[in-house]
Amino acid sequence: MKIVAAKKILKANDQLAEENRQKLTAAGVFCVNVVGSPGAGKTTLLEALFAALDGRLRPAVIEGDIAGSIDAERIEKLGVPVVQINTQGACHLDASMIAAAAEDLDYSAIDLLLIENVGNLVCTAGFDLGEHLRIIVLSTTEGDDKAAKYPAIFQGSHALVITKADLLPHTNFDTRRIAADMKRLAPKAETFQVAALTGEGIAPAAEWLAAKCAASATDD
Ligand SMILES: Nc1nc2c(ncn2[C@@H]2O[C@H](COP(=O)(O)OP(=O)(O)OP(=O)(O)O)[C@@H](O)[C@H]2O)c(=O)[nH]1
Ligand SMILES: [Mg+2]
Repeated sequence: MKIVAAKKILKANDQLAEENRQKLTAAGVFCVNVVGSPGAGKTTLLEALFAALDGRLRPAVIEGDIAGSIDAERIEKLGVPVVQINTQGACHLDASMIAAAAEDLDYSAIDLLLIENVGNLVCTAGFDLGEHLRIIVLSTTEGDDKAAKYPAIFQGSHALVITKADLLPHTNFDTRRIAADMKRLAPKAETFQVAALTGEGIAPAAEWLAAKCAASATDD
């Protein structure tokens, strides 16, 4: 019985996610779901991407956290429109939360919507939000075995951003190992290595994102 209930919830989520995606696409908003462990560096990556894009796109952010508005306040400081979702214990965002948050956003004034999911490598994998792309953020301090141990979240992602590259000399993180696992799990995905705190390596990731955004606008 429990399995049937879970399947129903996932099916309802998938339907709502598809509605979200259709609304986003119709409005010309390119949407990216940014996932990764707590503290991997997701918000710092968003800050660095906005700096690198330097006003080229009109961005907005949906922040997902169990509690508080710390990340939304960081994004607000940059002058980027942001909506904070508090999941009150849930370990992932879902499509209904995005639909509710979207009511507080003006899609006509947005080109790129970045959703920072709740820090989690497990639950986030099962819930489509209606995004066009998913980026998985993994920091060099988390270990190079994470793709092998949490394959689902890596498998469905379109890019892997390895963050905290500045700390590489202090870790035993083997970039070749994670890149090889990613190649096996998601052969078409791009891999970027960055130190978001210093901006090192951010430019290629920002260019890739801008190109994806532009390509989706041409598709319409
Ligand atoms: N050395 C170094 N530290 C970083 C880098 N990126 C992020 N950090 C630090 O890592 C910590 C966590 O960064 P956040 O960007 O808040 O991580 P997050 O994934 O958004 O965290 P949650 O939203 O809580 O899941 C902060 O202290 C950052 O300053 C980096 O490239 N290098
Ligand atoms: Mg964050």
